[in-house]
Amino acid sequence: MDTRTPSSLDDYYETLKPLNLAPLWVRLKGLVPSEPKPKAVPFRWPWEPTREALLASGSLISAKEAERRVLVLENPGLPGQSRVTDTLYAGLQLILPGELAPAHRHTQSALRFCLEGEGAVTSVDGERTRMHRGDFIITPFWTWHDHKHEGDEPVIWLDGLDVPLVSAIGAGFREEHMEEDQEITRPEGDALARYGNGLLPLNQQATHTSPVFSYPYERTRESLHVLGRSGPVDPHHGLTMRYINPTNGDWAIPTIGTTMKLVPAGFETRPYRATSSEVVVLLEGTLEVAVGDGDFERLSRNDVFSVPGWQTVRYRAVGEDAVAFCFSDRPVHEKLGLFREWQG
Ligand code: 1HN
Repeated sequence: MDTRTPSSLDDYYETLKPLNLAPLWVRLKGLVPSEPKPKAVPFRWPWEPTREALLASGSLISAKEAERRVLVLENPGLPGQSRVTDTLYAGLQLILPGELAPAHRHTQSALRFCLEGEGAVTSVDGERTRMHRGDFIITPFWTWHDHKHEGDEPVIWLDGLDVPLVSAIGAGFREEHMEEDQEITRPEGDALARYGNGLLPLNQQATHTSPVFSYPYERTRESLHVLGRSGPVDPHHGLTMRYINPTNGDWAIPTIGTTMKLVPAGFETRPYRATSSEVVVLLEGTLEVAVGDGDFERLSRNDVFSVPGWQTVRYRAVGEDAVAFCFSDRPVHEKLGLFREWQG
């Protein structure tokens, strides 16, 4: 027998390490699980203590010093990784009167969902938009964006980004603008009038991200409440409407699926699961959510909840109609042909 042949598998594995080799037979089932096993756990960030913690940062660091004054919503199943689910990033951002969060751009796509306060303005590639509670605003990848506050009360919004996805494919770049405050080249409302009114410029080409970069809640709410009265209501999703890119009918952001969900008072959705993971923030009413075998957990106004992939989820609205904004990685699953769902 060759004296260099290890006498046990464990000894053999030791010989592989310096050669940068590993036995697939040890790894195979972990690499290719029988079904998705997300590391993230279902979790709720309750608004009041989270808001308090965010406001406390306001007297300690400015928006300019921080670049972005944000508390990252870090899933307890993924400590230290700045992930709200296995594939998504979320944070809550605070901007105070008179502050400016300077212009930069990056290859990660971002969304803002406004929760509290009036007077903040975000500018995206030459156009400003004022931010109001319930508005959904997009910063498409590689577009200059800065935020400023022209009002007199703290403003807080939820940020959602595809940071973990862009990291996974090694496509992350960032650049700071030469000016803190980018030049404005189009009047406020231009994008909504041009692309968001059931019209498109003749010969408009398809774009990766919706050119409607600001979707006012006023309009979204009108659709939901009209449809909520007339139905039908989907047994698994309630009344869920997706934000679209009008140039191609795709999701508004190519990597992040954004929806607004209305669950009518007293309605309980049937169990549902999908490979995509999702973040939910409650805008109106009271919504209860149950994940897997867990009990229903109550979401109050502005609470944020993470739903990991491939977990069975059920919603019910108590008292009055509940409205929640949701964002997920579903477009990526779909584009790769890997989206799977199960309806109970
Ligand atoms: C970012 O650019 C913003 O522009 C917020 O407000 C959060 C998290 C990770 C990477 C970039 C913003 C971010 C971010």
